[in-house]
Amino acid sequence: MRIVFVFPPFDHKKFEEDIDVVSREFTQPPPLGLAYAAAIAEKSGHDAIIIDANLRPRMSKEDVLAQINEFKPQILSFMLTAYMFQQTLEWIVFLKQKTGLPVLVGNILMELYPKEVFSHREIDFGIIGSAQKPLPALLRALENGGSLEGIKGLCYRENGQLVIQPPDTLREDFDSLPFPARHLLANDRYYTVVSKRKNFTIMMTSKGCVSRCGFCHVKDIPYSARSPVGVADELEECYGRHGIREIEFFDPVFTVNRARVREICLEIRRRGLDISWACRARVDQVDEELLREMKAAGCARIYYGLECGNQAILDKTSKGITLERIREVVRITQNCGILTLGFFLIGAPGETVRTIEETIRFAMSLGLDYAQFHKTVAKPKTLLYDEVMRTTGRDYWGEFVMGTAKEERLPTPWTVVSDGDIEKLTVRAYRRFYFQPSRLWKIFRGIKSFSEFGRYVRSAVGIWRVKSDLHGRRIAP
Ligand code: B12
Repeated sequence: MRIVFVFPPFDHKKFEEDIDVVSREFTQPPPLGLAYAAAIAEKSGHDAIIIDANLRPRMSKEDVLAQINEFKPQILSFMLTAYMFQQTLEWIVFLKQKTGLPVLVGNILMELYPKEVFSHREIDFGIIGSAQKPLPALLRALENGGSLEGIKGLCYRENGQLVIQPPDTLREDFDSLPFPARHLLANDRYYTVVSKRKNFTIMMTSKGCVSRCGFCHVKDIPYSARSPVGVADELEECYGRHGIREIEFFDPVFTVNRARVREICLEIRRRGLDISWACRARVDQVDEELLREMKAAGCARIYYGLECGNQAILDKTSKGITLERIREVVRITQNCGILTLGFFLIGAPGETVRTIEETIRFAMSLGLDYAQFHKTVAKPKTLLYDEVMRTTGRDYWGEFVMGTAKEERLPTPWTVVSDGDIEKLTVRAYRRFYFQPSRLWKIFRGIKSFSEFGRYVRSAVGIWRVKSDLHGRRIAP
C-alpha cells in the first residue's frame, strides 16, 4: 500500500507549559513518531512518505495536497497530541474532503481519549500505543480486504459503531522497533536554538521513567530502552547514511541506567562517531567519572530537571534532590567541559510569588549556560489535572478534543498564584535570566555560525517583546 504521513504546522496554545516565543523559536525538530510509524510501514513492505508541513517555510494545505496527489497514496495518516488536536483536525478535514482517502491516526492522544477522537467522523482508523504490530496488520487487512477483528491496539468503526481493541501493553519493545525513517526527512533543515552542527536530528532511546515526581505523567509510562549496541547502530546510521553530526536525545531521562550510558559512550568512541549530542539527566544520577566519559563521547550539553529554588517546594514535588546537590553537579558538569541547561517549574504545587522569585534568583546564581522556565500546567492524565477536574467538575481535555470547549488557560488550584501571574512570572524569569550582560556575552562568544546568531537574535527579540504587565513592576511576596 501507499501511505502518506502528514505533519501539519502547529502554533502555540494558551494551555501549553512553554511561553509563545519559546515554542515558536527554540526548536525546529523532526516528527519522530511519524518517522517511526513510516519505518514500521516500510519494513512490512509498504511505500511511505512523510510531509513535514511544519518545517520553515511552512507549507500551505494546498501545497501538501499537491504532494499527496503526486504520490497517489491509498491512506492518509497523522499523529495526535491533545494540545494540537484541533489544529491537526482542520488539516484532516481539508485533506479528507479533497482526496476522499481513509484517515489513520496514532500517538499519545489515542491512549488518552480514543472515544473523543472518534467522535469526529473524518477519522477512520486509530492505533493505541505502539504501532509495531497493529500497523502492519491493518495495512495488510486493507490491502487484502481482510478482517480487522482481533488486531490489538486498533480502533475503527463497524456499522457505524466504534470498535476499540485495546493493546496488550503500552510498552514499546525498542529492540524490535526499526530506526525512524530519517531518509524520508530533510535532516539538513532541523535545529534547536542551541544546536551548533548540521545535519541535526532528535533521537529517543528509551520511554518512561523510574522516578516518581508528582508533577509529571512520564512516571506512569513503563520504562523500556534500546540496548546500547542498538543505540550505537542508530547513531552510526545517522552518521554514515544521513550525514548527521548533532543529536538531541529526547529521552525523558537519559541517565536512568548508568551502565547503559557508559556502554553507549564506549560504543560511540569505539566506532569513531564524531557526533555532538545533548541529553536530559537528573542531578542524582551523574558524577564526575560518568560526566567525563560522556564528554569524551561527544556530550556537548546536559539538560537537568532542577525545578525550584526553594527546598520545601522541591520536596513537595517528590523530586528527591537538594539545592546543594544541584549546585555541585552544575559545577562538576561545567568543569568537565559540558554546557548546562536547567529546566525550572514556575507555579509548582504550594508556590507563592516569593518562592517563584527564589527560583528565578536560584537559576541566575547557578552559572548555568541556559535555562528553560516552564509554567506548571495540568496536562492530561496527571495528578495536577485530577485536581483541576475535582475543582471544576469537568474534563476539559475531553471536551477540547470533542470540540465542545475552546482553547483556554486552565486553573492552577495547587498554588495561590493565578494562571495569569504564572505566565507573567515565566516571561519575567526569561528576561532576568537571559538579559544579564555577562550571559549575553557568554552566549555571543560561543556562536559558531550566522544561522545560529540569527536564531538567538529572533529568540531574544521575541522574549523582549512579550507583553507582560509584571515587567518592571514590584510584586509583593
Ligand atoms: C519527540 C517528541 C516530539 C517531537 C516529534 C513529535 C512526535 N511525537 O513525533 C516534536 C518536538 C516535534 C514534538 C512536538 C510536540 N510535542 Co512532543 N513529544 C516528543 C516525545 C518526547 C517523544 C516522542 C517519540 O518519538 N517517542 C518514541 C516513539 C517510539 O514513541 P511514540 O511517539 O509513542 O510513537 C509510537 C506510537 O505512538 C506510534 N505512533 C506515533 N505517531 C504515530 C502516527 C500514526 C499515524 C500511527 C499509525 C502511529 C503512530 O508509533 C510509534 C512506534 O510504535 C514525547 C514524549 C514521549 N515520551 O513519548 C513528547 C510528547 C508526545 N509531546 C508532547 C507535546 C505537548 C508536544 C507539543 C505540543 C510541544 C510544542 N508546543 O511544541 C508539540 C505537538 C506537536 C503536534 N503536532 O501535535 C506531549 C503530549 C502531551 C499530550 N498529552 O498531548 C508529550 C507526551 C511530552 C510530554 N510529556 O508532555 N514532540
